[in-house]
Amino acid sequence: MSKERIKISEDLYDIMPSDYQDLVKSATYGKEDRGWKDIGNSKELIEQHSLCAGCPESMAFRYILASLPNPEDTVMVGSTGCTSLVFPMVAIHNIHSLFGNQNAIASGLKRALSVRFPGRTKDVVVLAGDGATVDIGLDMTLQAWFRQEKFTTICFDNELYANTGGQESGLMQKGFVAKMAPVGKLFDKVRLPEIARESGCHYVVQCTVSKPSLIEKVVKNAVMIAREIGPTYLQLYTPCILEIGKNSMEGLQEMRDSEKPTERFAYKEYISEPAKQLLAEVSAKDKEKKAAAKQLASQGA
Ligand SMILES: Cc1ncc(C[n+]2csc(CCOP(=O)(O)OP(=O)(O)O)c2C)c(N)n1
Ligand code: SF4
Ligand SMILES: [Mg+2]
Repeated sequence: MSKERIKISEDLYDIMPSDYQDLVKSATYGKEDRGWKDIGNSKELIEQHSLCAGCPESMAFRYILASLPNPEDTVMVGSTGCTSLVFPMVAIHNIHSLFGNQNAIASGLKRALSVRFPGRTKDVVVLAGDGATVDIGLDMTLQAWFRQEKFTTICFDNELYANTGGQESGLMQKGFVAKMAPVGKLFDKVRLPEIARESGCHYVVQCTVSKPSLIEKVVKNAVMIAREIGPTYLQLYTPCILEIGKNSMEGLQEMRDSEKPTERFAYKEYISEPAKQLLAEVSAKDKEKKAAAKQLASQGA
């Protein structure tokens, strides 16, 4: 896909809606240092969403889309669930896969893209709920990791099947009673980050989406490591405020409370040795670039 921005014909400029003019003027496609800070003035990747008001999945979507290092050459693979309500409004190539199949689809897609566009960077990112990733799709999730498929899997963990009214999921916490799971969960939350590490993922992070700068960092790391080395996995807590009885303003606090060091969403990270080496090289190059830019600026001053 071209990184060139769409231009509005001069003759038609005046009659275009101002929202569209803004969109074209402040697009971040092709901007190397794009990140979550662009969200306030760029809406090119997500305009609206049809989730419940205040749903943390909507924050997570915005932060992730703003942080993708290569949006014009990224294909996202979604699955059925609340996340799938958002994809039709996302300006990134995306595929809706049958519930649970997302990692199988992404495996084929990544391979096909490398044949179709040899020598060109094409990123594939799966984004699905916990029901799709851990329950019904667990086989496909694990097999993609075993095969060392080079793409990122992101799980929006809201600890139940939200879109179908609140059924139990493997990532639900023990004892939780959901609207359609009245008995209460009988066993502990499945430890998917640990399983991901043992199944061959090179970068695994579990966190909440309370801090946009953290999401930007982990998304960039995960995509870069998947591109160069092998599978990566992010498990992000995006509480279903509807199911846990919170109002639209309370999602952020729920995430802050759940990420305390003793809580179940305390920050967890695993990085393989080759991935550590890659991150060190990238950071050294960044430093070099910044130093060169500083020197250039001081010469110009
Ligand atoms: C093959 C198939 N099985 C079951 C369903 C029904 N279904 C739709 S969404 C969903 C649950 C989604 O849960 P999750 O992946 O956690 O996403 P969330 O809605 O919580 O974000 C289920 C079981 C379906 N659409 N297709
Ligand atoms: S049902 Fe829950 S997860 Fe789905 S949009 Fe509403 S708050 Fe978000
Ligand atoms: Mg869910």
